[in-house]
Amino acid sequence: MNIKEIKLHQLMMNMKHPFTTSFGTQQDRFITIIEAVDENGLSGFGECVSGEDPLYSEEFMDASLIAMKKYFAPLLLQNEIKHPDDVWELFKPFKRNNMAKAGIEGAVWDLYAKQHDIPLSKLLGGVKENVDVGVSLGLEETDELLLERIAEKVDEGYKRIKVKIKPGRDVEMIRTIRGKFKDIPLMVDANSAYTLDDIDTLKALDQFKLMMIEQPLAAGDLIDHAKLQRQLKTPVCLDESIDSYEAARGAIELGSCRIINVKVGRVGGLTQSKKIHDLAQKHHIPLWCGGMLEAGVGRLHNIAITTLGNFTLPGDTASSSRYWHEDIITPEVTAENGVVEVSHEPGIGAEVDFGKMEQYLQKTETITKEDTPDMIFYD
Ligand code: OSB
Ligand code: MG
Repeated sequence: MNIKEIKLHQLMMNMKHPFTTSFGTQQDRFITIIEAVDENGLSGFGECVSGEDPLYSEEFMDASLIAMKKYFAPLLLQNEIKHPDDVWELFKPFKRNNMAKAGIEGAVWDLYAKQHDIPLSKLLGGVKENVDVGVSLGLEETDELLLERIAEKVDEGYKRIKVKIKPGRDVEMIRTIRGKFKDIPLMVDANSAYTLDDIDTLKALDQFKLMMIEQPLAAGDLIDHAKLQRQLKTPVCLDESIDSYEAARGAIELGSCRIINVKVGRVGGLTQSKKIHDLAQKHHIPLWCGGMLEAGVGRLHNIAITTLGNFTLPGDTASSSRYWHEDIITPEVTAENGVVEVSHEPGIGAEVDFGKMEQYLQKTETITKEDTPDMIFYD
């Protein structure tokens, strides 16, 4: 693919509103945009979605930046690859660091699609011209504030509402929401805040006709989720526990969930996302694409993977304006009545706008072919 250099654009983006989950509150988003440049000066873009601190998963941006600079970018520049699917194999000796791997792989996918003048969605085997999206709402100080946010998002036409829960902010809060919004497609996300000791609370959620309960138990767990799913009517959806193709296989075999949230970064990139898609399809497990508070580049990658046929549930890839005063792409992602039109332009389908990106840019580091992988044991 003739990749000449990799640029790591490190951005600090201020979010419109703080976003609170069971693991903490976030106001600023530290994002890395990866740019892969070929010999002809064509650029592909990916986004590394690691959090600033290792709270959602073990990955965090400072570590991902080291992993990209020290291993993954030099490896890619030292080894000629023919297709983006080769990236996963190239990086495979290096364990995990999925979000770092996926960020670089994403840039390669976009570049390859542009080199071949086709939309990324088509390159991935996508079949949809538009995708349904929902919205994820963080915890609020009071139920009244949350009800206001829900009303606003229902009015905007989102296809489903997801609310965050945590111990003490669960059954009664959902009862209040259901009291006011009797029929909206509603789901909850616990971000691994419960254990099987909370089974009564989790069972009490069965009465609210929720589409699913996302990641109630520990990140990485499959066994207890299988026990829980057997006792719940509401489908369990796994997020944090599906951190690889093998984890998806385990979850399906054990019956740990009935729905999977695919996050491209968490599973190690688009190649792994496709593999999980095909496996889940074979086993009649519906999918949706989760979000990681992405800027436009990550948002467009998410939309591209959502065009695959088994992504049958609305994802978290809301409009750019959900989080950002101004996104870094032109045009921005816009959902109209909960539907995002998929671009027909080559690659991710929008331009990275360096003028807009400037306001958030902290620094750009460039890795070239002269930078050999900095490691001791590898030949
Ligand atoms: O659990 O899905 C999650 C954001 C950051 C980390 C984890 C999660 C989330 C969200 C928001 O729920 C998804 C989004 O709108 O990007
Ligand atoms: Mg989640």
